[in-house]
Amino acid sequence: MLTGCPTWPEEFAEKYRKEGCWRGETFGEMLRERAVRHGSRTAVICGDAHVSYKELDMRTDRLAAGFLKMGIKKEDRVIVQLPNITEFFEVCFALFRIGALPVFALPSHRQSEIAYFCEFTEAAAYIIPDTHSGFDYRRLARQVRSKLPALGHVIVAGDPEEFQALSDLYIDADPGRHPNVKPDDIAFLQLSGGSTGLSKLIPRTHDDYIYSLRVSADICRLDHDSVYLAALPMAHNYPLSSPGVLGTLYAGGRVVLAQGPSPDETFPLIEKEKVTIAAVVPPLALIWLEAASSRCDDLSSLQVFQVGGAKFSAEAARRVKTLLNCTLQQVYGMAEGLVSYTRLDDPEDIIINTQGRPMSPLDEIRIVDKSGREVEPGQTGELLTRGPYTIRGYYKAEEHNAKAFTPDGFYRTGDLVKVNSSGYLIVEGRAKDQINRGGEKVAAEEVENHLLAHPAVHDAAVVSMPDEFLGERSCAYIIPRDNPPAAAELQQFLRDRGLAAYKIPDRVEFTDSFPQTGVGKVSKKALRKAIAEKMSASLKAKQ
Ligand code: AMP
Ligand code: DBH
Repeated sequence: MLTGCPTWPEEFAEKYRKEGCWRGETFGEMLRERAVRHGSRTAVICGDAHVSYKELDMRTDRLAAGFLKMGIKKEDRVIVQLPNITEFFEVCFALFRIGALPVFALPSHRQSEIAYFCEFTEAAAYIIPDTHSGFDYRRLARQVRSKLPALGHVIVAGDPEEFQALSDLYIDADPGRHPNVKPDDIAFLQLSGGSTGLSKLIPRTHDDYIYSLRVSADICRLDHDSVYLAALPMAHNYPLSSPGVLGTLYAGGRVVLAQGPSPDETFPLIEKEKVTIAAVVPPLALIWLEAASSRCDDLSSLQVFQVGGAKFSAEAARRVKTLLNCTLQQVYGMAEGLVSYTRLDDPEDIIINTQGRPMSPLDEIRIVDKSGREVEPGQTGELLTRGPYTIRGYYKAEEHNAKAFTPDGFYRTGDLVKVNSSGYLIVEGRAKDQINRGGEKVAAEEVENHLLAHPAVHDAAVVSMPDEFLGERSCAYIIPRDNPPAAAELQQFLRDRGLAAYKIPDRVEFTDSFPQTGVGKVSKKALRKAIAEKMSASLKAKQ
């Protein structure tokens, strides 16, 4: 086992095997088995290219041979920074087959993140596209290499310039030479969101991840007729596994790769490929809902519209059924493990107002107060969790692990959650997504929900800004639908809705779009920085 990866104590591992969660399967075998079973069925559609399960399996074997030949070994870490292209699957499954570990960087990561991943994991290789969305990744590789001369192979999908061409690595395969990969080996390193500081690396095993795919595919009722649209960058855990692209391949379905998440790119694909399930984050959901009412693409194949990654307001959730004419599924999850889904046949009220319930009966949940004591049922507290697909510690992070996990192995999510009487979770915010206005705490989400109810507001994000007297005050960033209302009108609107005075945003800023994290969540970190800089500039100008 790779060193630096805390794992499940034997008694838990035994239980998860005995209960049938971990079935002793590896990703390499999973793809082979699907190729045998589904052979000529299409696995992946990218542009006009349709790749069958059999082709994907064969190309994976050839690439695995090429990786071995160039010296990539079992347990080597390989930074994979690929957009939604077919090679993503070939690279990942080839690495899985030889027991090397993809580290899932996002296409939006740049020098600071990539250099850190390369250095921290002592990466043997870094795999990139030539260009994507107008950005040249070879330039990025050069910058990283100038900082880290010891960086191993740089492999490029497309025109490699001075680097190694991925296409040259597909060679005659000799699967007999594959290292022995075990189901309880670490399969890859996923990234934590890192809303503050650097991302932590999350070691996931074949056993635990494949279990999460199986249950996710089951809950979303995927089968070989399912067509999953990958609109978000699929290296992220949500589109990767909930049920995502891997859950779709697990079920023998078809994955359609979108080059970008906008309705211009995705709606025609939904119509053409008869997509049945799509996954988005809340800011994108608002854009899709807006577009659905004004465009005339045929979206009638869509059965399930997943929204997750951040809290989806009930206001917007209510509109899904009429505008998209399909079932909304709320997905609350984390790359560390736990994923919670509303079920497709849940009553409307549950689908709109909750973030679902944990996917596995073996998921253990505790809701605790600041002192670590369990709260009364129905009260809000921090969610702690433990289970058959939730990690017991980050990769090489002993000190951090001591804080992020309880001594008995529960992961401290940092999310404020309450559980209703049927076991459904309602996410009330991040422990930190709060404005501390001189001691009066304002939950950003509560104010955002009220703002979203205003007809001229498309989206809202409330953040703190530094303040000499109160420590912090609140600032509401607003994306207006058409003409922005006056700030005073919005503030009055909130007062009229009965919101306490201290919760009324002290400042309102209008903008066309919010800064985003790599997967498209609103980056509150960037918004906080922007308003702090603006305030300090205007203070200087006054002096
Ligand atoms: P990441 O670190 O990118 O894996 O993000 C995981 C975090 O995203 C969770 O701990 C939550 O804070 C947040 N999150 C994910 N899904 C939801 C959701 N449906 N509602 C609210 N927060 C969510
Ligand atoms: O935000 C997430 O990380 C996330 C959301 C939904 C996730 O990792 C997941 C489902 O698996």
